[in-house]
Parts: sequence; C-alpha cells; structure tokens
Amino acid sequence: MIIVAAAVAFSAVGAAGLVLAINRLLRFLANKKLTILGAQRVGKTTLFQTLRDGKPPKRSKYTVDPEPGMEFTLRLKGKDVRFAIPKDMPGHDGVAFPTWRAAFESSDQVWYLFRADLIASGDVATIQLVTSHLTLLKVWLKSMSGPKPSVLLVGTFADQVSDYSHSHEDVLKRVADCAPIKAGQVQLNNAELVVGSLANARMATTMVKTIERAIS
Ligand SMILES: Nc1nc2c(ncn2[C@@H]2O[C@H](COP(=O)(O)OP(=O)(O)OP(=O)(O)O)[C@@H](O)[C@H]2O)c(=O)[nH]1
Ligand SMILES: [Mg+2]
Repeated sequence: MIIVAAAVAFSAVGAAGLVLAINRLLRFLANKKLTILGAQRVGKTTLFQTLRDGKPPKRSKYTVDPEPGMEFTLRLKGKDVRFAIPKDMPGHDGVAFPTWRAAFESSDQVWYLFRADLIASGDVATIQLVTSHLTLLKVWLKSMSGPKPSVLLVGTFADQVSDYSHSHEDVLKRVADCAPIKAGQVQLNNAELVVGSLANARMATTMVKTIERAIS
C-alpha cells in the first residue's frame, strides 16, 4: 500500500516549533527509506503520523494491517522519504518475521521503538521481548553483505516515568544502562539511543529534535 501524503510544510497546523523540527529531521531522511519497527502499541503509528501531520494524533486505533507490510511516502519539496511500518503477528518465535526482515534489509535507516518506561522499571516481559528483537536485528545485520541500514533505538512513553518532566537525562541513563539496550547499541554497529515521548506536541518536539541530533 502506498500512501502519498502532502508535504508537512504545507499541511501542518500543529505547533510551529514541532513543524520546524520535523522539517529539519525530514531533510536528513530525504530520498531515504526508513523502517519503523517495534512491538505492538509502542507508538509506531503515532510517530509516523506526527511526522506526517506536524502534530501528534489525538488517539490511535490498533493498526490492523491486512497485507504484510505497510508503506508510505512523504513528499518534501520534491524529495521523498519512504516509510515502511511492517507488522507481524504476535506469538511468533522470531523465525516468523519475514516482513520485518525484508523491510530491515531494504532500508537506509531502521528505527526500533520500545517502551522506555517499562525498560526503565525493569519489566521482565519487556526486557525479554526487546532482547529477542534486538538479537534478530543483530543476526540480520551480520548476515548482510551489501550496504547496511543504520539502526536507531527509540524509547517511547518516557512521560510514563514519574520523574521524566524533571529529569530527562536520568531516564535516558536508566534506559541506556539496561542490559539489552546496552548490548544492542554495541551489536548494532554502535546504534544511537534516544528516549522521549509523543504524548503531546511539546514532548514530540523534543523527541523529533533528539532524533535529528542522533541521525545527523
Ligand atoms: N503516554 C504515551 N502514549 C503514547 C506514546 N506514544 C504512543 N502513545 C499511545 O499509545 C497507543 C499506541 O500507539 P500506536 O502509535 O498506535 O502504537 P503502534 O506501535 O502503531 O501500535 P500497533 O500498530 O497496534 O502495534 C496510542 O493510544 C497512542 O496514543 C507516548 O510516548 N506516551
Ligand atoms: Mg500502528
């Protein structure tokens, strides 16, 4: 499915600071293919829609993806950013990730989203899930012979950490110190790590600027 959205610069009615930050970020992604991966409900669609619309969506429904793999193109002043947000069914054991793998291997950039709040609080199920995902990405990266994607680890839902508004750095450090994230950064060719939130326009602006710094 290809959806061509209008350029953010023309369609956005969100906060001016956010639109500016998005346009700066999209410049670094022009003519690139970006894949957004992550477990269910981590904020993949929210991040894409924020970049597309210049403001975070009010609410999002579960993404029901009838076809394997969703693709979108954002056109920015004649340059395209191609997005892939592939979906996999729950309950898989890692072998059944064909759409993730195909998107991963054909991308310039891969953003892996995970719940920063749950990682920071040591949630065992989340740690196991993130570990298994990052192990898969590592195996795919190692098995590739041609150009490889750069991987960015994106922790979302930081607003759910009680002291986030006072101490961004502390939350980032707690996430960075978590074993699977620490190992993942090294194993994924020194993947950058960003932590933030898309809960509102102000937090989304910070998130977008942080992502831009990480990939530029
Ligand atoms: N508090 C908070 N809520 C968020 C954040 N990001 C997304 N959400 C909310 O989390 C829910 C899931 O977000 P989605 O963007 O649909 O997540 P997804 O990864 O696309 O989910 P699926 O496609 O269904 O797997 C939505 O209700 C969002 O509004 C965040 O940073 N903080
Ligand atoms: Mg979704």
